[in-house]
Amino acid sequence: MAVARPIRMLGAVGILLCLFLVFHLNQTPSAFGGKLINGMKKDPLLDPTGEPAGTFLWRATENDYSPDSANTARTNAALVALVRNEELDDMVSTMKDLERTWNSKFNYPYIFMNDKPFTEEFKRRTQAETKAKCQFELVPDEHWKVPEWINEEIFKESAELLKEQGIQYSEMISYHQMCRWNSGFFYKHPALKEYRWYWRIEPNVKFFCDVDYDVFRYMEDNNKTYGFTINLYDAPESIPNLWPETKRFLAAHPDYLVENNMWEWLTDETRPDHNMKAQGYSTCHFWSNFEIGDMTFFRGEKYEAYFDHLDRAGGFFYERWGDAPVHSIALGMLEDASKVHWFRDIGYNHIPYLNCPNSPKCSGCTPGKSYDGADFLAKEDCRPSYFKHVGTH
Ligand SMILES: Nc1nc2c(ncn2[C@@H]2O[C@H](COP(=O)(O)OP(=O)(O)OP(=O)(O)O)[C@@H](O)[C@H]2O)c(=O)[nH]1
Ligand SMILES: [Mg+2]
Repeated sequence: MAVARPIRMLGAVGILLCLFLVFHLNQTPSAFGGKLINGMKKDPLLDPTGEPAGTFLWRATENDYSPDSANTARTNAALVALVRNEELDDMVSTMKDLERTWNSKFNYPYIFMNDKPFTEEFKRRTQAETKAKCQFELVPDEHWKVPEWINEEIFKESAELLKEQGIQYSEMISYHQMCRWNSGFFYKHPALKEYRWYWRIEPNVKFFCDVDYDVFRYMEDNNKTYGFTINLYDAPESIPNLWPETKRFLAAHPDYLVENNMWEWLTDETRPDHNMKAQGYSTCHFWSNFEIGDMTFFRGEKYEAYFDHLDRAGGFFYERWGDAPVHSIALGMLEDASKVHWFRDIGYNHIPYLNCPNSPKCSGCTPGKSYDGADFLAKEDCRPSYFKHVGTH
């Protein structure tokens, strides 16, 4: 029996629609977008996310957080940004987000750092964004300059090799200086001497969620050392000798490794190619453009010894060691895993990755969407390994 042409067409369209739906469902197992990768069954950010449970939280509605109070409830903490004058617009954009979602309630001071003097315009426009005090500080030359044991010729040759391997900013000496400063010097700045806690911010980052408690007090009251939002794989080509140097350091100080460490996360083999190129390190790290931390950790004997060892090895210049893997490896070896906190409730974006929780307090991002851009970015998410080996706390 012949089937009428319009019916045949309808059938064909129906089959195509079914195929499309099956393909699409297989491609995006997460209900909100953002592919599930590296063995993660369900992104915990899709679960309703509230404030940290079971703990006393300090609120601006119940305590004195006014900017100039002599009896302030603020603890000794500051918002810290290393930033260039040229990044003023982007810095203001970050401040607008952070003030809107959090700091207009708590009024923690900002400390801006720069290797060059800040312009009057920079000072005026940043101060105009907040009731809190802004301080503008020059990085001491001895904290910024390239150390005398670094050979310029070797630096140039190595930078060329790194560039051939696609490592961004490898030829930019200031980028290497910045990574070294963030690894071993920010907490030594005289303007931070009196402070224990810092929240690192960068120009052009976004904050999506209202946070209604004092995050520094949360850290202090709950015995936390370090808070992060995003966990990523690094480019192994930028750190081929970081792990071998780390192992050399540990061999000299075996007692430094804490019992409840994060070794399995540091050495996880979900991406064997990364472990191979990084000589045993998974390359997983806390993305350090966001950090809320206790500088007591970095000022301690163990971290100082680790940083000095790495600094002498030269990898901040001859390779492109970032402060993110350096901080992360140090925390993973030297700090109890229970003292690291995932701030899942702080919606955050530094291009191109996000932390976006499922909460009515958030707007402007899609819950569970961890990257913004091409799909190849999805595989850089290292949270599945972190959740597996360390947890979701
Ligand atoms: N004062 C100063 N700040 C710098 C310098 N290099 C980097 N920074 C700051 O250090 C932080 C990190 O630098 P970025 O260039 O953002 O590095 P990144 O985040 O790895 O790179 P992007 O993905 O391009 O953002 C930012 O807050 C910059 O403003 C520098 O030479 N001088
Ligand atoms: Mg940046």
